Amino acid sequence: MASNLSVEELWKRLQDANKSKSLLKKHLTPNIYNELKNVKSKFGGTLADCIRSGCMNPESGVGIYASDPDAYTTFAAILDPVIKDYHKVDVLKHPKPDFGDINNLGFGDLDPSKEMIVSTRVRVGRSHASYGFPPVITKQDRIDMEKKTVNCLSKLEGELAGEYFPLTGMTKETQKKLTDDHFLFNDSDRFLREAGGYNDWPIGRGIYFNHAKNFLVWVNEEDHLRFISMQKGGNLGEVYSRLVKAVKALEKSGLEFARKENLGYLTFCPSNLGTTLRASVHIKIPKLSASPEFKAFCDRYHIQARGIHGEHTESVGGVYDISNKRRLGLTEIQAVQEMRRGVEAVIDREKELS
Ligand code: ADP
Ligand code: CIR
Repeated sequence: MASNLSVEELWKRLQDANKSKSLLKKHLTPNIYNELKNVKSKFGGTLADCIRSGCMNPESGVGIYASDPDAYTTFAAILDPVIKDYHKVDVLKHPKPDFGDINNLGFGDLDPSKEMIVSTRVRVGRSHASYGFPPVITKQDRIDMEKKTVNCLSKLEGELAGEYFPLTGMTKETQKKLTDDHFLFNDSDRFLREAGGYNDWPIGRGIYFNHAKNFLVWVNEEDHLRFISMQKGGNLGEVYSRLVKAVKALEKSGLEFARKENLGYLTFCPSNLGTTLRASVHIKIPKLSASPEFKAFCDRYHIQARGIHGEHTESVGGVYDISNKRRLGLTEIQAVQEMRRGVEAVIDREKELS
């Protein structure tokens, strides 16, 4: 459960957190705090809803979530500077979606020798336009969203056809196995918990698999929807093409997604706005990851390194999750190309160091 501290108490905690390096701490000035502390979004979201996680967890990197799609307008005075800082842009603008020509991508397997890349995954997030995000939604809202989503997923055909498995009623053993195999999410992220992400857990949550288990949909994890394509090995071309086909099919299935002209698709966390796309590989890089140049190397290529059980986890055996860091201000195909260039550079450097 999230704490129920008032906005004044949360603000005090943030002010006392002298060592915090979060973007919230950096950008929430007394003036902006005073301007926003009594304001409400169209969905009833408050400043407290947005900053609770970052104030209770001063070691956050970002420290702020949007209470709902309208928060990006109502609380723009704090969200805009955080978004610019995270995505490294001076002006908030975002191009129209462009997934490129999947019949002519110009890339396929990033590791034909099969020595380094364990698996490849590409995901996007989507939000139902008419619902708020975790701090402001009810148990019934989640159940309604789940119903709406499952109805549309049941229209998927061909290689995308599959089955939905609600978390309610799923055995602990099945959940653990699916999580260990990197398919399923759990309720262990304390940043998300404090933002209300696990309220009424596990009601209204679940996972959809196609029959080949290489296309999945997460329902009501951090975002209302996450579409995921993944498979063993390094064939980014196959993984990305499948994701694009799924997004296009789901756009036609009757779901309406939250968007904003200058921010692209809207998500709970401002780090995911825009394309919402994260393309990643699990890759064995024991030499590069142990070298002092690793962080600067990743920064140079706009890539991010995570542990192999997701964000805020550790690496195991020199295997890292390497993905594109930027999602806003570039198109989907540009985001994937950025990740591809980064992964190719990582492979070359690892070989040089070996
Ligand atoms: P996201 O923000 O994309 O949802 P997380 O870092 O929370 O990502 O990770 C979600 C899950 O996806 C974790 O179980 C993680 O291990 C898994 N995952 C991410 N990238 C890959 C990959 N390339 N191969 C296999 N599993 C992956
Ligand atoms: C933080 O600020 O560190 C957390 N709130 C996570 C930020 C980005 N990750 C995410 O949305 N999953």
